[in-house]
Amino acid sequence: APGPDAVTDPGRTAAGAQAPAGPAVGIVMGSDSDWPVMEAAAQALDEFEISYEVDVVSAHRMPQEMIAYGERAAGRGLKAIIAGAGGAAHLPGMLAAVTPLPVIGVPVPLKHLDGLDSLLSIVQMPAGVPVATVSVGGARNAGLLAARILAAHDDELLGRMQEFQRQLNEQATEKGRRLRA
Ligand code: RP5
Repeated sequence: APGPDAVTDPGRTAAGAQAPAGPAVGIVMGSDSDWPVMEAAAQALDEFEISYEVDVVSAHRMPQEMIAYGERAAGRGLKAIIAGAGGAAHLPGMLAAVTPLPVIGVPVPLKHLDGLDSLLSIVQMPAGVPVATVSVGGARNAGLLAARILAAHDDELLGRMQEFQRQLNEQATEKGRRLRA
């Protein structure tokens, strides 16, 4: 998977085939120090062969660029944004304020407060400006949620999500089987 300061090639997919003009999902974070957590979102998108870009877009250290990113996202063809940040985590909410796209917020846990600060900063959005907030450190679910958003308009992807869910069920069932044995 690519690092956070290298935007992936537009249209890149794990399969490399049938790539749209630009990436479908933008994964952004406040700092490259968020990448070890945010990487799981990219991994989930890779598993579903969904194209994405990765970048550092800091709400506090580069506010103008952050607003520009949000304002241009839909026009560039992105369908969803996954935004992760820690501490005073204003990035997801501020992006949601300037884009009509769905924004999924990932609270990144830092050294102090165990990510509760990040969670509360992201989840308590005012009415009218939604951010779909996943659990603290829940970047994998952010990637899976982005996949579901795309699957709502893509029957082939929807089928793969159903197969993924079938496998989850199988794995959980097997765990029970092993415990009972
Ligand atoms: C936040 O500050 C970032 O999202 C990151 O979680 C945190 C610390 O950033 P660094 O000081 O590691 O760059 O804005």
